[in-house]
Amino acid sequence: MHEASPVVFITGATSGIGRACALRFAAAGWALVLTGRRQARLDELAAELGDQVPVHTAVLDVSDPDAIVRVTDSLPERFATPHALLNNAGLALGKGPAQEADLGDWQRMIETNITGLVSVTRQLLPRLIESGAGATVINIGSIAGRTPYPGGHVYGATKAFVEQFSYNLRCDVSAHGVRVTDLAPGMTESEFTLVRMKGDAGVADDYYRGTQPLQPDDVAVQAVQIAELPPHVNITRLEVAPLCQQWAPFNVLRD
Ligand code: NDP
Ligand code: 8X3
Repeated sequence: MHEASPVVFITGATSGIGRACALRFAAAGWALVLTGRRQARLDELAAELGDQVPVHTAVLDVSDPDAIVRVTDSLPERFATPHALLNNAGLALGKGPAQEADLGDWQRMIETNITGLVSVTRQLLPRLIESGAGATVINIGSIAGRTPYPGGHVYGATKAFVEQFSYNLRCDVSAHGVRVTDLAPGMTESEFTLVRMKGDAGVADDYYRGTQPLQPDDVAVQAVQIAELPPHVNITRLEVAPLCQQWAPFNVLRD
């Protein structure tokens, strides 16, 4: 097992759920590898948490395969063998109908939420196996991966991929002691909607008005719990939604 505290590698640690996970894993004593595209945010996190636990930061765009190899291959020894991987980096772009969507937006969601996630996973899997029983891959999926809604098109489909990839991955690595979880949140207040609406803060504010959405910390608490369960316990999928977010009945089109 671990002589020192275990290491968690987090993608998209600069905001929202990823940032909250950095704080929660730090509070639980984990050493942190924090990645994201925004260097200044990573520096702030390192300054905030560096006195508490060992922290390594690296600028990483998960849609850049060369960067994934460069960042993971240059991890300092203390951080080189993570015991948990939190595949959190992701985004939605646009909420209009599919027939009006920007194909570039669709490609970016696929490159980030699917290609980025599988690339980071493939790169770190041997090290997770090496780190021993109880290693965990937590993939941040979404309720949108199962529940269709207008404007959900490619975003929801990327999260459906995350769910099935998580299950298939588990088939291969569980014999090596590695657990895999699809952690699927519902509506969570973060920069997610601002990004989806391309910086239109009015739409983002309206989306959350009059609701009590999940806060990123509500999800982070679950992530730490999943990673700290006894090694023989694997939560395969955990869906967490705010009480205010309900399913809708079928919408029947009539003449
Ligand atoms: P935020 O926009 O607040 O955070 C997204 C994070 O992903 C940021 O840290 C961003 O960092 C990072 N990111 C985006 N693109 C890339 C990229 N190409 N490479 C590396 N990092 C990237 O949103 P959330 O915290 O809400 O989203 C986190 C995850 O949770 C996503 O996978 C999202 O799909 C999922 N989710 C969100 C829900 C919600 O309602 N908010 C509900 C269900 C799931 P940076 O810009 O610095 O690179
Ligand atoms: C995002 C959740 O409900 O906004 O993954 O689509 S939702």
